Amino acid sequence: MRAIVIATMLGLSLFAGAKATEGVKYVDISVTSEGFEPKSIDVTTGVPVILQVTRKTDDTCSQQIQIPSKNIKVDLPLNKAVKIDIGKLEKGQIRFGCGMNMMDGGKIYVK
Ligand SMILES: [Cu+2]
Repeated sequence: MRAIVIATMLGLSLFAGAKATEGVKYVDISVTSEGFEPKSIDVTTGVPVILQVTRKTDDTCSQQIQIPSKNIKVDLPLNKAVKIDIGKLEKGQIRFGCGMNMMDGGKIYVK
């Protein structure tokens, strides 16, 4: 009986440990003088997504990243990765761009 209780507790803790990291999709995005890279990102429906955005140049208008449909607008310090948790996504397309909402951004394709 005691062995079963311990095994169950072990099982639960292993499951909890896996759950914390399992299925989170990290997406690295850079801002260079060419704009956002990559400009096209594929993710899976229902999988939590965390963007890691690094601005690598001052030669850009994109000192912020904006995701209009998520009401997100975040400052991008030079050479410092910024994590943006955008959560689980529904099927479709999500546009992102600079803080001025110009068309020089990219798209996340949720499939
Ligand atoms: Cu711009």
